[in-house]
Amino acid sequence: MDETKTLSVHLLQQGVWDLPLESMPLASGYVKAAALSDERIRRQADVKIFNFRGGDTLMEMAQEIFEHEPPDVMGFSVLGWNFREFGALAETFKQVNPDGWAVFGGTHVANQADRVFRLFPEVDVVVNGEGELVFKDLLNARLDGASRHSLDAVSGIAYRNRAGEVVTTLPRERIDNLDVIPSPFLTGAIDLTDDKGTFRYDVALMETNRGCPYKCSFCYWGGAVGQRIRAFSRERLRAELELFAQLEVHTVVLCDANFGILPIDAEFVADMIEVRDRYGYPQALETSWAKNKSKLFYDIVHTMKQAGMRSSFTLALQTLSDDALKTMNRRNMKVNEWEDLAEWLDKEGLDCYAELIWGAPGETVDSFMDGYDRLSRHVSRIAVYPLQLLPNTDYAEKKQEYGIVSVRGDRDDFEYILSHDTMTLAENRLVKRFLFWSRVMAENAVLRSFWVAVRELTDIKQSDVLRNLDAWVAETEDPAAEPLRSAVARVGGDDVSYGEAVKFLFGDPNGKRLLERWWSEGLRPTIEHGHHGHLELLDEIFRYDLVTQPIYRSPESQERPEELPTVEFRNTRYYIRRNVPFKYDVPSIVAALRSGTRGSIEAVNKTVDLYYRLGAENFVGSTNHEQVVYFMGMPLDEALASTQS
Ligand code: B12
Ligand code: SF4
Repeated sequence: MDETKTLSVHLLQQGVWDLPLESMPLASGYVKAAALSDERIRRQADVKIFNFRGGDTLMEMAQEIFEHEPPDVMGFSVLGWNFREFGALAETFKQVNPDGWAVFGGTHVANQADRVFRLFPEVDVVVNGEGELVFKDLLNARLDGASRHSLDAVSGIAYRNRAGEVVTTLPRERIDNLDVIPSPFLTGAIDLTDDKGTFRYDVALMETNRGCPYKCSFCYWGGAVGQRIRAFSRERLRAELELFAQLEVHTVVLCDANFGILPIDAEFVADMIEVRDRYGYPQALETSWAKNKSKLFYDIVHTMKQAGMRSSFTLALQTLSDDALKTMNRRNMKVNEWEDLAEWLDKEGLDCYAELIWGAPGETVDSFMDGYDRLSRHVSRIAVYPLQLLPNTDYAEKKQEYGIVSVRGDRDDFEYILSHDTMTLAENRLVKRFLFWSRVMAENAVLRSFWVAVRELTDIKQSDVLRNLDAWVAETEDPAAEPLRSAVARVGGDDVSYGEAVKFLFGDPNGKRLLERWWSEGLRPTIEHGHHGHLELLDEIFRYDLVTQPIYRSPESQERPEELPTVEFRNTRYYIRRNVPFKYDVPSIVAALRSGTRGSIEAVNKTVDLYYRLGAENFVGSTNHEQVVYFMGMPLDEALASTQS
């Protein structure tokens, strides 16, 4: 620590996944930037962020943090996936500095002081909501010599008094003018580059606003639910975008709950495109889009498409069952009129995926499978998340009313649902098995064009294809199926097994070979018996999906990565695979099938050059399907259309 400073502060964050690139510690960055905007804290305190990866062990984290003098204050940014680790580190912290303050903040612990203090007696303070101004007040209280058992003057927290009773101070108003929080990027609070000066994170995380007008029963969006939306100023966001552009950041991910709901969102996109035109970056924008698709939304999407600014469009439906919509408190959302939107996105050639939740009270196996298949007639990439009970949500509070029985995760502190009044344990297991395949094959886009082809050229349902694969993998004597079988056996709340399966299918030649075998032995014969034509075309489209998988070699694979030449255009480097022969013009046929303008389909020999963006290893296996699709092989015109025009 700098000699002139008297207060040492550590802020800890830990991402979800264990990938080569780190996740950006946005929450700690805000908290640090706000603290350092206080003249006295800036003079007296040394504030340092420790940012860990999902795979970092407790031992590794402890060694890094406690290698030097322990700090006076440790602030932990707690989410369901790091709750236990941070509880353990708080315990270590108090061994090395019994007078230190351990402060827990973040969505997973806000308003949960009783449980936090019970499980982790070493924690001194729980912050209930936005942390920037609260943490600043806490540091000033510490500098004033306050006791950690007497913090009444700091609103928005819970602590324990000398008698050990939990004291909750007055709630703090939400920050109305967000620009009072200094930008963690522009002030340098977050380290943006590595030793070589390269942007060090997988993506840039940003917020353009905070708040959400809805109040869905499963959600606690950083405490924003049911709150008026407040926005950061255009000038500030633009300056942040310029900084990211200079650092050649490919993708910006917005933490907003409903992007495209406010007129200023159109201005943000206009600024992003202008910045991109000047610097070549950023090239993609990922976000949670507004649930109510207004003219503004369509205008924004259209503008982005014309400018070649990539994004994935989510139909955040969560369920198609009326009974489940009722318990979710989402019945009146316009997103439920989704068919027109899906059709429009398809016609515009925009990447679209849908999100469902399995296991909400009111949902049954039949209503879920029916919804899945109705949806898959329009959208093949369906991400299905099993319902987790999150703290501070309506479902968590109404557990008894819905007869919910849950179990905490092995690796995290989320509550996974076992059963409730409309779902038995056995039904849940059955669907989880199905979800495994859906997440791997459809959500993570192991197959892509093939779904469209099956939908348009046969009457087989997407769920039938997935069940067929499940049964074939369970029965085949091919030893290469073993990793998949063991991943299915671990199906539960465990996200890791999906990631492993995706790595295997994208990154191990055995995975591709196995898929080919399944197609010819498992699925293809069922289509033949169903009297469907177009089998040769389906063969070629299946092969196209395999050959356009990202260029990626799984760490487990024994074989050397494929060596392909590279080219660069429009600031992006691609591997190129030249002259791949097909018996049909697959890209054009798939585009026509997608847009519903299929004419007659004829076999014509066609060779295609395929372009694959470099860097897939930073994303494959993270279950981050929004990112993975950027690494698929594509013909030149698609690659050009997906970068700046
Ligand atoms: C980006 C994001 C991701 C990224 C993670 C990127 C990363 N850096 O790690 C990805 C895509 C990986 C992701 C994945 C998932 N996510 Co997510 N994600 C988000 C999102 C949109 C933004 C997070 C963020 O940075 N917000 C901005 C910061 C500033 O807000 P904040 O964290 O709330 O911080 C404020 C306060 O909480 C507080 N605070 C926070 N930390 C600290 C620390 C101190 C010391 C203090 C004083 C205060 C404080 O002050 C901050 C500033 O005001 C949030 C929703 C949201 N808008 O918050 C969901 C959210 C964090 N995700 C959530 C979930 C459930 C998931 C998944 C489990 C989803 C799923 N079902 O698969 C997966 C994880 C998979 C797994 N294996 O566990 C939940 C977490 C709930 C919980 N109780 O932990 C959230 C809140 C969304 C929701 N309501 O469902 N997610
Ligand atoms: S799910 Fe989305 S719309 Fe619903 S409360 Fe959460 S952030 Fe808002």
